[in-house]
Amino acid sequence: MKNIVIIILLLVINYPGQAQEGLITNINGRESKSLNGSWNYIIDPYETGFYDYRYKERNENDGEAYWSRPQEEKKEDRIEHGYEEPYTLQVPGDWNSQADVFKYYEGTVWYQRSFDLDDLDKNERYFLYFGAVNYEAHVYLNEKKIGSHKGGFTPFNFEVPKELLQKEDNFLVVKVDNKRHPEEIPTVNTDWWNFGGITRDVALIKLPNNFVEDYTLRLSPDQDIERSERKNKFTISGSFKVNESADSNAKVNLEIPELKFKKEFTKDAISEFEFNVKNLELWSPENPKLYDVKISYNNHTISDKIGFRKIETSGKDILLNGEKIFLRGISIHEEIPQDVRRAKNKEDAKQLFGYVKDLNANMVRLAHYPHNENMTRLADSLGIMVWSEIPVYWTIDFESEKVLEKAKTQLQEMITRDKNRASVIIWSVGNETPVSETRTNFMKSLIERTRKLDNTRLVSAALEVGYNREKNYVDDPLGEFTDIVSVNEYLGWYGDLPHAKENSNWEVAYDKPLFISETGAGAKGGFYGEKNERWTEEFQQWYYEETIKMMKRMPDNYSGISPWILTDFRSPRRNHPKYQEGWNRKGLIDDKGNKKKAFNILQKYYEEIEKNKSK
Ligand code: GCB
Repeated sequence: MKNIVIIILLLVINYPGQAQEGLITNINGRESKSLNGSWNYIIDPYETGFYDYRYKERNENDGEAYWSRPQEEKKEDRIEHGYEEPYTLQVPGDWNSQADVFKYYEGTVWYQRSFDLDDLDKNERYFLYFGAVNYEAHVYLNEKKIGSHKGGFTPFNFEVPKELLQKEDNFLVVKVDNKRHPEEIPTVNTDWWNFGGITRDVALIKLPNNFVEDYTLRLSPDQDIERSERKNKFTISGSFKVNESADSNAKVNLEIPELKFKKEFTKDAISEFEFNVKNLELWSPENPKLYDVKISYNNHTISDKIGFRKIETSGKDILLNGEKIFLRGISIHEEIPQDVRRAKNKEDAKQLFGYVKDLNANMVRLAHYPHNENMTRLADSLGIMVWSEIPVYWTIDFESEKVLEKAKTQLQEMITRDKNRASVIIWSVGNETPVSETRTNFMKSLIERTRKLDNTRLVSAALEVGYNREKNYVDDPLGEFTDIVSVNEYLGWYGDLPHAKENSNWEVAYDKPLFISETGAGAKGGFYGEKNERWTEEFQQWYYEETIKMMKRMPDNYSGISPWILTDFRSPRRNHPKYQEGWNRKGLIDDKGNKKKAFNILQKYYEEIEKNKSK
């Protein structure tokens, strides 16, 4: 068994694009040691710590490699790297916002910290967990490589070989590289800032030899949910994924105290099970009911809070728990504009969802990549529905099998982390990908993979609208394969002025729910003037007024909208020296946290919809 673990570890090291085996979920519901805080760093644009002067990868024992401990024992020793004050960065956090030298930096930074263990127990297993590192991470402990990972927005973990851990002064180094590449996901071209660094939490998890690595608990998808059955009898289905390094006859215990449910599952019953519960309250935006759940195995207990609900489509409608819903959404980037940085913790999530609530929204599109787990956790407890997406954005390399594999890896990591979040109702496999047969096959393959991994949610992708005819046509062939047809529309901003919306009609080639995944216009907060002057708040207000009028004339499959975007966000593509200065200005809230006029327009529209339950 030990050999198998080593083989898996080697596979992970050699093929960073491959889906990792054994992602441990719900870290905060387990005992772990946080490795957040102050880390030392070296900026290494030439990757000197990784390649020697012949540009050959350094071997593991090379004392000049930056994963090695810089030890000056004698005065004549030549050491050319080191980890010392004042060169420190806070983890979690992007590096760009932490020192001027990082503002535009794209390349390698080495992070280092040391840690002690209060109770190093060689009978236990230890895993290093990273919530996300953008984009490529190589992890070394005590001068040995323990793994690498690609993908800037999803979690990963590596088992630490026991012989490597010490009680004191463990020397942990992470090489982080955020250089953009044509064959990566996202590719070189995006409309958002390429924030680099260890952007999410880091932890050391101590686990027994055999433990529950992951689990799924949800309302069984194939039961009919009638209104009258509310608070009644439902079937829950699920599975436990046990990670074993030795034989065990232990049983997995599942307890949901509020439902008076307690059961022991033997090994042969854990990969798929079902049970009935009574008096279950379903999760919904009006009643975001979550149940405390305890899973115990081998003296290790995991606590979670899980909501149960059903999301589906029926003809032209989206149904939540059997009832038609309209998605009053808003798109969000993972940024706190006032601090010009990535959002990273609970406080940040509270701030962003505070705006969302204020807007009377019931849904968020977390664009264009999986956001940190605090976001989906808070959405669960606030009753906000979530669209979660992988960064298959614009023109990635659709010809490449390897790129497809990388997209599938990110998809799997996103779904594995968040599949127990009731709030997540839509998995999106990409945004504004250009129509071609190769693209459609690529995306279709992602949709199929999504359904295989999780058949209890809707699958979509943000498509484009064809404006150049009498009508606005939605006929991207990918629409045939998604559960809801989603489109980004910018009539009146890109091309023409908002009055173009007055006479515009829509035709959708698919008899499915239609979702407007983006619409928006730029305005510089605090800049006022005539409505037909670009960048004024009045222009943006006008755009929203016309958009809402147009939405009222939409075909009857119109099922929701998530305008672009909640707040201004950083983008290297936005270079007007007066109005943009590196910001995409389509936020309803500006970079100081002030609401623009259009915020109130959307807020009222949503209030009306909520009251009248119409569009
Ligand atoms: C889009 C993209 C989004 C951009 C936005 C814009 O269609 O999906 O990522 O930021 O337009 O502002 O142009």
